[in-house]
Amino acid sequence: MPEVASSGSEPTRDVWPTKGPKAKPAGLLITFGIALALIVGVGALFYGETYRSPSGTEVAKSVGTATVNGVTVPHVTLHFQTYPDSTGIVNGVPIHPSGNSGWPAYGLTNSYQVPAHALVTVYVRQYDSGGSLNNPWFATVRGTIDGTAIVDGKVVKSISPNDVGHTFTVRATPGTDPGFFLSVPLPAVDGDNQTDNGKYHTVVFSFVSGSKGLYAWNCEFPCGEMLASFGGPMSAYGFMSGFINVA
Ligand SMILES: [Cu+2]
Repeated sequence: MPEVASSGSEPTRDVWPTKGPKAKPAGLLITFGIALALIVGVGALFYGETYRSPSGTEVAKSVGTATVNGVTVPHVTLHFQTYPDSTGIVNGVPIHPSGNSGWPAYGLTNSYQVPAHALVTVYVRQYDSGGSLNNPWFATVRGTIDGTAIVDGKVVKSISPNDVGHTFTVRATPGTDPGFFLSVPLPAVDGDNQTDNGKYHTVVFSFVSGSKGLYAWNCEFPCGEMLASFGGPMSAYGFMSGFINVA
């Protein structure tokens, strides 16, 4: 290890506070008041915009048990879609009632619930067009059983990084399994089509859920607008992001 030399001429921390004007208590109070108002105001703005899907949380369906590494665990399934726009309707209510119907979105909901330490098999219909990832790392299937996914009936470990519609990328949050990570690329279709008569890719994958807690998911394909396509639906909660409640 190289030794770190010190010149010894720098002022110690004790020297610094004596320089510069002293802050006036009244000025400080006003500054603090403005800061507090801003924090509350911005907080209220975000709280008011908290998105909740009209179809609520999709609770994984039990399909029995499975054996993973010699251990018998519950086996459940989830089904969701990725749409090129947000015009989808659930029981007469748009998926995204707040507008921005032109933005791509996961549906019918962005909120999922699975049991802890269960085998979860996910069925996705991907209806959206796409393009190139910023980071080809996300073109590889990660965190699933065998590191594979089944795309249109074919087992794959990765897809082309230049032909991605969205990704389903799940991370642990504080208090959950720190190492949990799952990322599955969803290939793009040529052109946009949201109807069952149109084009879509089916992607099926299985993973073992972690311990109880909330896990965050988001899309890593820049499918938004502005900000290098990471704005709009990529930064507004609920279109390309959500939570998995491991209960
Ligand atoms: Cu996306």
